[in-house]
Amino acid sequence: MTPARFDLLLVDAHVATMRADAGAYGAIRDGAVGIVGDTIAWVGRRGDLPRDVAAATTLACDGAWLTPGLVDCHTHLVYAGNRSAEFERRLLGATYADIAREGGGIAATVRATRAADEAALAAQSRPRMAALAAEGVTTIEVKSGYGLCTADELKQLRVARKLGGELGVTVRTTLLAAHAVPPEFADRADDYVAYVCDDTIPAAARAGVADAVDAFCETIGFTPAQTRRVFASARAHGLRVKLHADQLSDTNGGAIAAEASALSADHLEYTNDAGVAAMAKAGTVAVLLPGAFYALRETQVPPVAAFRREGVPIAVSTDCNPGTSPATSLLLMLNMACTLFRLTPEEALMGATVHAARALGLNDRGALAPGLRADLACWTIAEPAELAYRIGGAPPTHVVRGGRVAERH
Ligand code: DI6
Ligand code: FE
Repeated sequence: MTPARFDLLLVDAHVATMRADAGAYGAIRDGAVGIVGDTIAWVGRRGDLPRDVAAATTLACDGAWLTPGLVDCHTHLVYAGNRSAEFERRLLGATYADIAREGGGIAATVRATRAADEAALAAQSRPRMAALAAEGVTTIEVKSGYGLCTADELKQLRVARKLGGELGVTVRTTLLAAHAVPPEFADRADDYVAYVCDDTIPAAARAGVADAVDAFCETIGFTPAQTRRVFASARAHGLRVKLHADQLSDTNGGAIAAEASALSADHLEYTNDAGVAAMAKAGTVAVLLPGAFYALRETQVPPVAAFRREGVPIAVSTDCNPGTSPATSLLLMLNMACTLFRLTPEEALMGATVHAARALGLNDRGALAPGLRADLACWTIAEPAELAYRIGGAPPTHVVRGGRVAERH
């Protein structure tokens, strides 16, 4: 039913609804979107709008395209310092794993993040979140993983939420205490995992600062057995899980994520067929991270054909982090997902909207339809494929967050 009055009505626009049941991009040409409060109330052809409908504010979009607000479903954007010196070393031949073994890499960012108080951490992280927001990203997942002790892990998650409130974007937080073994637990990975399970996860659950739990299952990270222990603790505390899986080697990460009904398994360059099938069965989203693939000069491409064949939803994200993906442009990742992984532009955009929302367990956004949250971006493009076609496209002219036209930051 059409309400008598909208708070905000967007007209003179084409609408990429991203609804699966509505053709390519769920496109509606010459469309309109009506919003009441923070919710979409009407989407359709402008000609089908009732003549007498009123709107407090009408925004004419000059023939632009409206998409759902973008969703960046995998970032580590709250951290201190940067690792440009390691970048220089890698260019001279050192590998990511070499640097990690020598106490650099994640451990270097842990030292800087522990040393920063909340204000300093927020000040250093704010420009990264603001850059994403300026590009039409309205929902951002942020992981911890650079504190590696309960107090500093929770500090990262609090800063992430505070920045979301300040910048007006929805932030979902993920506890990634099982990212690396901290120096206090050197050569005692099992003891650190016990500490994560018995101290950090319960504390995060008590404080209500984590929406999910993640782990880095890898030869230079945690074993499948350790990952399963982290997942069991998460489940005991009512938290859904996600997994950094099969990024550098095949550790059966896809299957391990699926067996825990993970919201997503992420990276997946080395995921085997059984893992893909298990993910399909569990409804686990495959989150592809072309920035990390590119930065590590990886050559093994994730099994996109198998994901398609098995019907695994594919998402695309920045993996914004100081080591393997110092990226703050989700649009650039759309292009890279197409060029490097051979996604179609439509798949890439689904990966940054509807499937990314699903990777966060959010079913109130990611598409444009009545009843969903009114997060939208308005783009000066002739066709939606342009968002992925450009190598880092122009930002949206307008962004609507929760029904309000956003201020520029
Ligand atoms: N995989 C990654 O690509 C990031 N973390 C992870 O588990 C890298 C994090 C870093 O190098 O700081
Ligand atoms: Fe990551």
